Amino acid sequence: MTEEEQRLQKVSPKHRRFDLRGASLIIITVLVITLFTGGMAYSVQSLVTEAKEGVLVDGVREFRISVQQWYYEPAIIRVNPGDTIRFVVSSQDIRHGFSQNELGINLTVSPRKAVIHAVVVPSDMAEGTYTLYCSVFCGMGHPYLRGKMIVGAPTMFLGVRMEKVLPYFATSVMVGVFAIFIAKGRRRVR
Ligand SMILES: [Cu+2]
Repeated sequence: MTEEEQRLQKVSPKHRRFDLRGASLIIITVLVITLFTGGMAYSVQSLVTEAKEGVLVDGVREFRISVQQWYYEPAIIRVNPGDTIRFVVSSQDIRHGFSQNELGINLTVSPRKAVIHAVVVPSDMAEGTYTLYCSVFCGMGHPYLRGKMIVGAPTMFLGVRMEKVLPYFATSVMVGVFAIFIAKGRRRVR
């Protein structure tokens, strides 16, 4: 090995520090994008789908929910605190679950047999968005078999529901992050 090659093989401390910074920047970017893309996908669900209010049957708010690999239909429902609600859940393919932690619901739904479950939404339940999820492993998409239960009319910001604004906010942050990287990159080239 010539002296020149040996010199080239040695990485100067300055260069090493730069690589570490570069790597952490990439990791942070990937994390931020992954988080926001996931958040956006979740929020967009509410943008394209209106929450279903159910049908009032003798004063009971009834939701007929069909489940299959890997979604609930409807996936977003709206209830009011104090409502008596009834779920009629049926599976279109294999065994699935239908769970809601705050209301203590954990149903197993077998194909061709609807499960009926009634529950009272506590009148002091905080307004907001709660998660419906599958509790029975049902294949690859099992973790994504989720729905939302909106209680009341959750947080409004300047008269707009937060869930409607969130995707735009996430996009702005992402554009901002890219702008910072472009600006920094340009400065480094000079
Ligand atoms: Cu499942």
